[in-house]
Amino acid sequence: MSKAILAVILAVLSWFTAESHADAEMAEALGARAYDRAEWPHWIDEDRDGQTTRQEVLAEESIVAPVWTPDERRVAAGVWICPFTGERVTNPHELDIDHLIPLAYAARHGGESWSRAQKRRFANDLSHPSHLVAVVARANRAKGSRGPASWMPDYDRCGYAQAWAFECMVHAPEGLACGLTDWRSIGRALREC
Ligand SMILES: [Ca+2]
Repeated sequence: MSKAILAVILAVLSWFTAESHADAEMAEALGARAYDRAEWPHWIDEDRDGQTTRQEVLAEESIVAPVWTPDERRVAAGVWICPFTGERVTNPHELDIDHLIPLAYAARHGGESWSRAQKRRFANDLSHPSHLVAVVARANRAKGSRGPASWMPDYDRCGYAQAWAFECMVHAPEGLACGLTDWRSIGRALREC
């Protein structure tokens, strides 16, 4: 990331953390309602090509052309570099598809009031590559539904913080308000880039 872009993100961040304090705290308070995973249908086949969102992400993020099963519905092999650990993976069964902003986190920070269609769109959004990431299952499970204030990967924190900053800003107009403590952690990580 260029220094100019980083400076813009940091400027927006300092404005955002100041201005959105009340909103974010309110979102935290409103988000006390239980998160219901069934309300957020994921790994659907939006474009009806026979490949679920999971398979589409695996294919998109493999750094070599993926090998498909004969029915072309599932990725059988590829090469992935886990953005959370730096590990090289060739077996897709070792990978989870992580919602960078976890669904339960989104629910707690404004998403709970979305319609089912909005939740479904968020859960399967392929429009920018930082939204859904193929990561080793262990890393995804360690992260759980935590934001950057309580969990960040040991590997490439800078990239992780940049991705969170981007995702929080992109989804803010939809009513997602990332938590203030998370924004602070993102800011700290970005300053070390
Ligand atoms: Ca599809």
